[in-house]
Formats: sequence, C-alpha cells, structure tokens
Amino acid sequence: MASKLDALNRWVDEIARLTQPDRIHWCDGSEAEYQALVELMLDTGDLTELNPATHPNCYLHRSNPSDVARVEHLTFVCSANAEDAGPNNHWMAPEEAHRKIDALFAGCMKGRTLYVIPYCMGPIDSPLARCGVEITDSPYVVANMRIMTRMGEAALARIEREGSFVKGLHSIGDLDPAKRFIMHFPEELTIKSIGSGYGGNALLGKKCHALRIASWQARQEGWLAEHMLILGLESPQGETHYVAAAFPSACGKTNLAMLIPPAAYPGWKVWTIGDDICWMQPGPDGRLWAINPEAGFFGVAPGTSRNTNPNALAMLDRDAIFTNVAETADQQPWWEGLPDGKPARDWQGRDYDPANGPAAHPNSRFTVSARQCASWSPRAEDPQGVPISAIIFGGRRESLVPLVFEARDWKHGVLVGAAMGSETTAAATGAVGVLRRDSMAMKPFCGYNFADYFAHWLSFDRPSAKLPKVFHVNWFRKADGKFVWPGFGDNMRVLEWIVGRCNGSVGAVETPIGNLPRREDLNLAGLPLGDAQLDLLLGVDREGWVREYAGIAEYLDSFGARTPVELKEEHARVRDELAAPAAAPRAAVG
Ligand code: OXD
Ligand code: MN
Repeated sequence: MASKLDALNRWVDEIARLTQPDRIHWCDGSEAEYQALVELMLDTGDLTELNPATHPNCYLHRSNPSDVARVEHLTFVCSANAEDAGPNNHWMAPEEAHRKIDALFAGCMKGRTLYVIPYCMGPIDSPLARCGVEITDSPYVVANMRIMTRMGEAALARIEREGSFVKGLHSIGDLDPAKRFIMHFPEELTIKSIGSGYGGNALLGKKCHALRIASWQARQEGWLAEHMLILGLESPQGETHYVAAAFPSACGKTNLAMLIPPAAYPGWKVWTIGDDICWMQPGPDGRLWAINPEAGFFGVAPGTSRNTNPNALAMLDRDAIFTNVAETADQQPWWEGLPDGKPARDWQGRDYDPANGPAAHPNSRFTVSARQCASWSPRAEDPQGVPISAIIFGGRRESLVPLVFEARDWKHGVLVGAAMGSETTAAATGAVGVLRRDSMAMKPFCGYNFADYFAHWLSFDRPSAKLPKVFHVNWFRKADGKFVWPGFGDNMRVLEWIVGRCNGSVGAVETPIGNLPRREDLNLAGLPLGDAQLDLLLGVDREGWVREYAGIAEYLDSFGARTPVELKEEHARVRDELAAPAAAPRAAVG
C-alpha cells in the first residue's frame, strides 16, 4: 500500500545517489542518539568538552574562521519569476540554480554519513506548526537541530499523517567560500545549502524554512511568518498581554524576550515564548494568534551577562553548545561582556592575545533548549498559540528616532514597519554600523518581493479584525558617543507604557510620526536622566523627520509599481503633516 512517506523515501534515495554518502542515518531525536553524536564529534575534534564541573554537558565548536555568519550575498530566492523575489532578494532562475548547486552536491558526501532529520516547526500538535526534513552531512547541524526544533520520531509521524513537508538539503561541502550557496525554491518548498556550517546558513529549519519559505507560504495562506520575539507581560493583577517584537539580528531580541523587571516593578513578570521567530494567524475572534516555531535559542553570546540578561546566563551553565566563544584556563566558556573570568584561548583556539582582536567572535553563539530558561512560558507549547496585543518594531538608531512611539492605526503601523532602518551588526558578513532599511527586520529573510509583503500586511485590516496596536522603539539613541537610555531591564518601563496604551489606561501626545509618551506617561522613577536627555528620548525633530521621510519615499519607490498605493498614500499623509506648521500638542486618548 502506498504510504505518505513514499515521497520522502524517494527523495532520500535521489539525494543519496547524488551525494554518495557511505552511510545513511535516520534521526529519531533520542537522547542516546544525541550522546552518540557528541561522542563522535569529540573524537573528530568538531567539539571540545567544556568544564564538566561548572558546565555539565556543554561543548565548544570552533568553526572554520571563514564561516562565522550568514552570507546574504550568497543567499538566493529562486522563484520562477524574478519579480516575485523582488529587489530585496538575490534571484537566480530555478533551473540554473539547481544545475549550479547540484554540481557542487555531486559526490560531496563520499566518506561521510548522510543524516535525515525530520523536524516540526511549532508545537507538535499545533495546527499552526509545519514540518520539514533536513538532509545534512554535519553532525553539528543534527545536534543543533535537536535543540532548536521538535526533531525525530514525532515529527516523522506527523509527516506520515500529512504527507507534506519542506525539503532541505545541506552539506558543509569543503567549506570553500567560493563554493557556498544558500538557495530557496519557494514554489517547490525546497532549500539547498552548501559550503557553510554556520547556524543561519545550515540549520535549515530556522531562517531558510521558518522565515524565507514560510513567509512565502504565509502569504498564500493568509498568515504571517516574522522575525519577531514573543513575550508575555503579566501584571501584579495577573493579567497577561502578549507582545511580538521585530528587531534586526543582534539588536537585543533575546534580551528583551527574557527581561527581568527592575525593582520598581514588584509583582510584574515577563514570560518568554520565543526570541527570534513568530508565526501569526488571525483566529476566529479576529485577533492574531502566535506560536514560536522554534524549541531553542541560538543566541549571540557577547554582551550576555548577569547584568544584561540574567535569565540567559543562568540557562547556559548546562546542556548547551557554544560556537566560536573563547575559553578560560579552566575550560569555561568566555566572551566579551562577562565581568568574571578571563580568556586563555580565543575563538580560534589560539592563546589569547588582545592584538588578535576580541577573544570571542562578535557573532559567537550559544544553542540551548528553551525549556532551560527560567522565564520560559508553558504557553509556548499551546497548540493554539497566544493572542498578540501589540507589535513592536525597532532598530539601532544613534540619532533622530525617539525611545518609543505608537502608530495611529494598522496602516500607519505597516508604514512604520516598512520604513524601519537599522545600523548593521556582526550577524551577517559585511560592514558593521552602516544604516540600512530593514523592513520589519525581514530584509535578509522575506522570501518574496517586499512590495507584495507590504500589501500582505495591509490585507489583515479587515472589518472583523481585532488587530494588535503597533509601536516603534529605539534603545540605541546616543549623545556624546554614549547610549542615553539604560536599556535591558529598564526597557520594562517602555513595555508598561505599551501595554497601558493597549488597555487605554495611559496617555500620549499626538505628533505627525505617531503618539509619544509625555514624561508623566512613563515610569521614570530612579533613572539618572536629566531634562536634556529626556528631551532627546521623547522629542520629535521635525526637520530631521522630513529628511527621514524623503529617504523612506525613495526606498518605497525602489520597489516600483508593485508598492501598494495605500502605503504611498499613508507616507504622503505623514510627510504632509510633518511639513505643515506645528500645531499645539494634542493629547491622544485611548
Ligand atoms: C539569527 C539572526 O541568528 O538573525 O537569529 O542572524
Ligand atoms: Mn534572527
């Protein structure tokens, strides 16, 4: 009798013929399998054991120094029609892409084991979850996928029930950057990645499936696949609001998702649902319901400390994989920003010498199960997801952009997200600190034309919809080269205002760019901020914003005729308000 696994078996056979592995291993996701992989990697030197007394079951992986980040210039969306990929993606015709990459896959697994990894993105019994199968020759990828996804037998059983899955083929190849490609074939629900073992390029469930392919599927099916953390904010009265927030890579999503409220907030609690990816769908009640498709965190290590993210630090002292961090003399993991300990060996395994640069690579990472986080919410396993009250966009902006503002409605919110800009970080190769537009923090991850993506976002505004309120935050404002806002736990003050706006319990002032808190609307107690600093954080520099909106117009025009007219009209509305003589400030209610 035909089984729904026939297509999977045929595909595995076909890939084995192409790549010619010595062995094929179907992953069951068990603890015994994980331990066997760890043993294997300890033997080959792919992993070294960290101090078992301080960090039991923790391992260090040192990657090839040329393979430490996502490679956007080698990442392609290979849709049949170039226009569908849009100017925001690199495009290659599917036939040419298959030919090019299959030539690199030919025979690439000789002498290696081919691992078949069935995985599920999202709670295993959630209607919002989707399955995939990754084929890889990297045991490091298998071990990481076990932490990051629901991997193994349960996922295979769901694939057998449903028959459909995303196909992901990965090989580290020979790690030659000249033979490295990350290719997506959205119409075929297929990913092919070769030449890199780095997380975002190689753990195909994450960016490749859960964002690029899923965003394409989401558009067709009426949902959203977003680069967002999800947190729950519980008040002392026991009321919890769920918030999703999009920041570009390495801009603090993990820290915000695990925030511990400061002393000024007795009885408040932040619950972590996810730190990187959010899938949202309108529910029967008109609200957006969200799941985190991942099961673990692949977080940036440098800067993570007892001061910036105590929950993260506490979850990293057992059962974790570290990639490209430094080591202390007694084999504890170390990175810049940790106040204790000092590095003895750097991320490349050399004796530490400051002349060689930072001890840990700036994009060094930890991989750890979400369940190890003290703020992890059991609602992360809820098959229905959680209802989202607010969406927050944010970027790294040294100047102009205030601490927080609220979009006046959904359409304005979509414009605010589309117009997002941020200074680049080490999460991708290329220059760091350059301002680029990064709509909804999805520039590297949207699997289709941004103009169509903006239209898709606008389409959620239907009469029956009860959409979240939309906000924009900027923790990174600088004066005299220093950050003005303390950030980290104190971001709770901004979250409180955001939730207050959702409840209609706190005020704001209307401005052309959106509604801003007045000083009296924010809890600023105990913060060492003077008048000049507060003016900077809570002010609107109209001339600066006129220039910003001119830049945004150029950006929206770069998508040509596909840019939704509605978005351009919304832009024109704000632009004209900015140009009009300033009216007396008006309090915004509700
Ligand atoms: C990540 C990224 O790894 O955004 O999450 O680069
Ligand atoms: Mn990310």
